[in-house]
Amino acid sequence: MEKKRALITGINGQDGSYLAEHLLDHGYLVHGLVRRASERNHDRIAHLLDDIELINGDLLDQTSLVSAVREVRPHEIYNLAAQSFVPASFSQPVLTGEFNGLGVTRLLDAVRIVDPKIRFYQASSSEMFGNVETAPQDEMTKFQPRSPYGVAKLYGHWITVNFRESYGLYAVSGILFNHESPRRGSEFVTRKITLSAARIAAGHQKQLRLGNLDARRDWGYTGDYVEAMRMMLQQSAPRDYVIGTGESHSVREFVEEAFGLLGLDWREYVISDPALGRPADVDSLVANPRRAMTELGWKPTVDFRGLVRMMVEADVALVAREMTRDPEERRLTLREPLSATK
Ligand code: NAP
Ligand code: G4F
Repeated sequence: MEKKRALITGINGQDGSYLAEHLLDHGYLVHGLVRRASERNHDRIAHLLDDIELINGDLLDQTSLVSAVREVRPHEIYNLAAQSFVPASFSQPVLTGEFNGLGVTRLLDAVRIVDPKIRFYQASSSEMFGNVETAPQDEMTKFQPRSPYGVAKLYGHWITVNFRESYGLYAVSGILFNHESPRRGSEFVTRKITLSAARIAAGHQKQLRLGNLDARRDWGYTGDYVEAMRMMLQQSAPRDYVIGTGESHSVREFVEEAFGLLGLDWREYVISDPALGRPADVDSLVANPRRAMTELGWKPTVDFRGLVRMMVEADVALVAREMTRDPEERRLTLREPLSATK
C-alpha cells in the first residue's frame, strides 16, 4: 500500500518536531517546509534528518508554497508555521498578520490550486478566546482576542472555515491550549521557569524576572497534542476541535512546583517585574475538550505535575551537560540570563 505523505510547515518548531516523530511512527513519509536562513539550524529535528525530507518555502511567498505542494503532493498538510510568541506580536503586528493570517490563506490557496483533495490542518490557538466571559472554553465559545497574535490567528481560523465551506476542502482547525515540553522555546514562560530553576540550582543564575504571576493557563504536553492533530485529519467529515487538559494553573503555581522539585523556595529568587507585562494579557484559559474526547477518542496522558517534572528534569540534565563543555561553546548555548527576555 502507498505510504501517506505529510507536509509539515514549521517542522523546525516545538510542535513540528513532535509531529514529525509521531507521523514517522505511523508509517508516513514526512516532508517539512523550512524557510531559508544564512545558516541551517535544525536542532529540534537533527535526530530525524535521515528520515524526513526538507523543502524550502516561506509563508510570505505564495510561489514557494505552490511549488512545495506540487513537488511533495502530500495527502495531508499540517500548517504549524507561525510567529508564535505573543509579546512579539505587539512589537511586530503587521508581520504577525502576514505570517499568521495571510500565510494561512496563501497555503490554503496553494491546496485549492494544486489538489483540493489534500487534507489540511490549521494550528489555531486558545489565545483567540482572549478576554473570556465563560469557562471552560469549547468550540462554541465566543472569540475575543487580546493580542495582535490572537487577532491574526483568528483570521487564519476563519479563512480555514471559509475554504472548507466555499470549496469543500477537508480543512480543520485545532484550537489548541498551551502545550509544553523540554523542546519549548526558552522565551515562553514554562521553559523560562524550568531552565532558570535548573540554572539557579546549579549556581549559574541568581534570580528570575517574570511578568504576570496571576495569569492562568491550561498547560498540557506537546506529545499528546500532536496525536490529536493527526486524529483530526482521519475523520469522515472535517470539524474543528478544542484540545486541552481541562485543568488550569497560575504562573505562580508553575514556579512553585518547578522550584519545589529542586528543593528551592521560589520566593527567594523570583521577581515580578511589571516591565515584563503585556499591553493586554489573557487572564485565564481552561479547555473543555469533550468533543475531542468523544469523537476522536483523544485524551491527555501527562498531567500538570508530570509536565513540570519532565521539563525540570530535562533542564537539569541540559545544564549539567553544558557545564562540561568548554567555556566558549557554553557562552554560545547558555547565552544571556533569561530574565532579559519577556
Ligand atoms: P514554534 O516553536 O515557534 O515554531 C514555529 C515554526 O514556524 C518555526 O519552525 C519557524 O521557523 C516557523 N516559521 C515561522 N515563520 C515562518 C515563515 N514565514 N515561513 C515558514 N516557516 C515559518 O511554535 P510551536 O509552539 O511549535 O507552535 C506551532 C504552531 O501552533 C504555531 O502556529 C503556534 O502559533 C500554534 N499554537 C501553539 C501552541 C503552543 O502552546 N505551543 C498553542 C496553540 C497554537 P524557524 O525555525 O525558521 O524560526
Ligand atoms: O508562555 P506564554 O508566553 O504563552 P501564551 O502567551 O499563553 O502563548 C502561548 O500559548 C498560546 C495558546 O494559548 C499559543 F497560541 C502561543 O503561540 C503560545 O504558544 O505566556 C503565558 C502567560 C501569559 O499570561 C504571560 O503574561 O505567562 C505570563 N507570563 C508571566 N511572566 C510570562 C512571563 N510569559 C512570558 N513569555 N514570559 C514571562 O516572563
